[in-house]
Amino acid sequence: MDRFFTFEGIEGCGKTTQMRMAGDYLKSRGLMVTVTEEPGGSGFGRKIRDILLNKSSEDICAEAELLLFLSARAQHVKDVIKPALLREEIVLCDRFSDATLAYQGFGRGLNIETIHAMNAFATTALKPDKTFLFDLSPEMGLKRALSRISQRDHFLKEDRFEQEQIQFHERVREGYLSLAKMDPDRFIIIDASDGINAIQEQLRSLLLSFVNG
Ligand code: Z5A
Repeated sequence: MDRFFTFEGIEGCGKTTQMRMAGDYLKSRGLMVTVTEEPGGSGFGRKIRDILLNKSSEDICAEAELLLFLSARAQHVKDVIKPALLREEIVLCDRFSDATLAYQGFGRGLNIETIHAMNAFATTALKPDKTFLFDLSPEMGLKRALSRISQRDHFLKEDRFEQEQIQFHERVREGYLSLAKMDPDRFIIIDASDGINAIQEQLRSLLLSFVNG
């Protein structure tokens, strides 16, 4: 029986929408579910999120950025994810270790093997049972993400990553696809260009089969 599920993909791919809908659905079936996100998911993580995603942090170097994501993850695993798994709940997590490999590794060009080792240290080697990769072109993803951001209050804008060049997002997408190729038993690739309801139907049936499997 699988219980720890992560949701990954480039920005605007729709993973947050899908994860929340799936969480509500599983709860409506009487299952105990923790829905959480990275960076964030704990008080400490939210403080780091504010630093990392704000445009005013644009001069943070790639190494410092990596350490901040990992530091937030270490606390998140200890405070939120592991306790929920110990309570035998299902955990749905918006981004996890693969995001660091895709963004700081493939996107920023930091060493992939080093990130693997640092992820293992930060998570005490905790790995998701299954990872849903929502695959979408960066053009479409950024269009969705920017239209959502423009609707937010000016002071709540978290748009540092959306400011990156399209080539950065292409590298992230290709990075995710190569991670999926290396671990086909864990990754499930979902065509995120489909409609919200069609994707949700597919996701619900996959989740139920993994949870009951
Ligand atoms: N990051 C990192 O670099 N390293 C790490 O280790 C970690 C993270 C953990 C987190 O930002 C940023 O941190 C992220 C990577 C980096 N880079 N960025 N940006 P975030 O948490 O604020 O954002 P995000 O994770 O990228 O997700 P997002 O922008 O919230 O997008 P999403 O989750 O993919 O999509 P969504 O919010 O569900 O949908 C976006 C919009 O599209 C929304 O208006 C929806 O109504 C709409 N939507 C959703 N699905 C559809 C479909 N199917 N059709 C049409 N429209 C849709």
